[in-house]
Amino acid sequence: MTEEKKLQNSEKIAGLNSEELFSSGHRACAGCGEALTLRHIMKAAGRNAIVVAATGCMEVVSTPFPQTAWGVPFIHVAFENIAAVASGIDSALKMQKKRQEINLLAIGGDGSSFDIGFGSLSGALERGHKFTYVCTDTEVYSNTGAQRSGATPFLANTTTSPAGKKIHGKIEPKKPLPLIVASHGIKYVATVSIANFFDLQNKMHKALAIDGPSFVIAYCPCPIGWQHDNSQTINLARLAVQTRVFPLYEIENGVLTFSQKIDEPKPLKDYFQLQGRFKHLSEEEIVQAQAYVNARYEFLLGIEGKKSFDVLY
Ligand SMILES: Cc1ncc(C[n+]2csc(CCOP(=O)(O)OP(=O)(O)O)c2C)c(N)n1
Ligand code: SF4
Ligand SMILES: [Mg+2]
Repeated sequence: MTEEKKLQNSEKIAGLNSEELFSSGHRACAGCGEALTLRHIMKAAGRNAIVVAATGCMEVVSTPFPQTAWGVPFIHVAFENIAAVASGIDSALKMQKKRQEINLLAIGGDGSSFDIGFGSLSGALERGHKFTYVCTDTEVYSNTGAQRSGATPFLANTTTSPAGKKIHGKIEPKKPLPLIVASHGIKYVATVSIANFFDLQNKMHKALAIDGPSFVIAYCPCPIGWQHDNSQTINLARLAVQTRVFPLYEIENGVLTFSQKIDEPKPLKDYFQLQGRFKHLSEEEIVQAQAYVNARYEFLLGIEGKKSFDVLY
């Protein structure tokens, strides 16, 4: 049996969509975590989808005119207005009585979602439009040479938080975007990783079925920005979960549940040592970063199973 045939069969067994709606041949770097994520997100969304996407690596690599990697209608807009454009499409489809037939996706990188487009995202969530927002989080502005964003973790070396004499990487912590989004009182928020492929599929199906806004954030290792070997992308995505750096959870109607509880986390060092962006760190700084990761996880454990955003429901 050819490798291609084996893949088709395994997809049939798993009940997955074998259609490639984000097709190969795009110009993403080898080992790009974002491209893998989009491929699998589109398997969940299917052919009856409309994608609104912000500027960033994924738009640049997938749509060099006159070519496209997208098998569905795709609209490229500015960072600032993806959620606003998705809101308009939602309203138009409702007017045309076609809303139930379409999976509407707004896709933005971390620079777009955490920083530049956050205002329009917040507005669309508050207005309750039916769409699924997917943030592909590379923890840097990858397309313009890896500048720091609100998603960049504490102490990471980027071109605008350089590890040198004055600072030793980013001095601020990562913005807790999924929790900020959940505070808008939306019904579904989830974190996903390409290393946990079936979990990603299931959460996307749930997100798309919500009658209102839903939000999914995907952890996307970027070999260029993170300075890691491109063979390590899936390994790093897995290690991020196993070290508690990127916990997998859902917040449904304001209640957080873990998709995978990490009772015995791997040391942060295992994850850091594969990435050039952390290679400047001293033992003492790794301990500082570890304390920070532990504190965030403890916070999530503290709200687990409780209606933590209940004032909004
Ligand atoms: C308002 C605005 N500011 C800056 C830019 C330049 N720019 C183009 S792509 C990009 C990086 C986007 O980063 P992110 O959203 O994280 O997506 P990634 O490239 O990492 O996938 C930037 C800063 C722009 N196009 N528009
Ligand atoms: S720079 Fe990073 S995010 Fe952009 S295509 Fe390359 S690997 Fe993907
Ligand atoms: Mg990015």
